Amino acid sequence: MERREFVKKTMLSSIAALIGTKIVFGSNMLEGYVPLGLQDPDPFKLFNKHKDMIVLNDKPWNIEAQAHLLDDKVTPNSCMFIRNNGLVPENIDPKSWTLTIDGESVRTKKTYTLAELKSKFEEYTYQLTIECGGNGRAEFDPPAKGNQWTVGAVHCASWTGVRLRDVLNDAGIKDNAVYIGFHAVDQHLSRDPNKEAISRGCPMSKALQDETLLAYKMNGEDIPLVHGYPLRLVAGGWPASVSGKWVNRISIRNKVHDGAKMTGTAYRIPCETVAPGEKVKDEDMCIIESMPVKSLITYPKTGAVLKQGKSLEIRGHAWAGELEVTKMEYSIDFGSTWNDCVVEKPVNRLAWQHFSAQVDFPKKGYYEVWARATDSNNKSQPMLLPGWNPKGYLNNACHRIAVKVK
Ligand SMILES: Nc1nc2c(c(=O)[nH]1)N[C@H]1C(S)=C(S)[C@@H](COP(=O)(O)O)O[C@H]1N2
Ligand SMILES: [Mo]
Repeated sequence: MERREFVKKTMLSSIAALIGTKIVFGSNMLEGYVPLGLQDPDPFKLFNKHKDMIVLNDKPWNIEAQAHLLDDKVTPNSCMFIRNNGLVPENIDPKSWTLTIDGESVRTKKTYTLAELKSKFEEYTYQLTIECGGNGRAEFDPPAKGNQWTVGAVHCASWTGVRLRDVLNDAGIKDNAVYIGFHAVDQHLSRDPNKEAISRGCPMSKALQDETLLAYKMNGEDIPLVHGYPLRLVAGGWPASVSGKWVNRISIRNKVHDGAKMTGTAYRIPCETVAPGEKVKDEDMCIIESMPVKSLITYPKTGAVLKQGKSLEIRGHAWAGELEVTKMEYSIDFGSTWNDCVVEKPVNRLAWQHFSAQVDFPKKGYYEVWARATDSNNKSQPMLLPGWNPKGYLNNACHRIAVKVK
């Protein structure tokens, strides 16, 4: 019989150090065996995320927040959801990174280094709300395929960079320009170099807005790798899929951009309302633009228990795509009556707005607090589900938390 080689003592203690505690039956481990505790990448350490973040998928990485994690006015990295369509790029060298502006409608194709972008153009900082088009997908019935986001695929961080407009103008925009499309370096899951993970864009009018940035900083620091280091397109108020991470090329197109996930049913909803479960032809699907009005109660966490006679301060954020939130209300009687919250102005256009209210409960028992925002076009959030769509986009139903008064 072959002699079995067991892990050497010195090796064992270094493995234990990596795991962070003693491996109780470690002396039984065979030489060369890698304990599971070291095999699985720990997403929380890997991305510096809060322990309460929820992993929806690890191939590719998709991680969401919970409502109570989003209580900060400016979302810290630790609580920002992650949505990847492909593989997170590795070995990025900011010194050799370039951005190319090309396409049918560019006057002169140009390439800039990061240093050139930073020195040539003026720098701006905005807080921008970025919400995944599929946020809230989990609630649709019949269900839609894809990450089952609940409420946590939204963030509002502070982004610093140069205006996309200034860079596009520097290269020159032809009169026939219609759309921009981004290209990025993350690989398709298949690792097929001819396939892009995602390549979306927006009409020129959105590309040319003051707040549409080519960002190189987030919350005052280098953008974390998983959120797009070293250069990211940020288009607040639109489905987050427009905000391309790891961007190295932007094409000025003479037609609607036709990159990966721009066509077919991706990031599209039926142009006209359909019945739940109805089949919709591709040509009857329209591209999602500005996101609908929505809000989130970030304090207290659902399940709060309160002493009778005490009032409860609730707070959270509200946003409305390109529009402003003009009214914020709460209900404790399942939407039968509504009371006003105080809602602040946004710090800049496309930043979420903070609301709060002092809630009194008439007697002991179970309650739900529902929150409802109204935008400057006087559109309010639906109390429960909005119109069904095949891919489960744009669920902006009222957020609800459970409260017990004892
Ligand atoms: N290059 C690249 N950009 C991307 C994606 C991607 O997979 N690759 N995902 C998009 C989608 S669908 C979303 S919701 C947001 C997520 O941004 P975050 O991970 O920084 O929260 O990035 C967008 N930009
Ligand atoms: Mo997304």
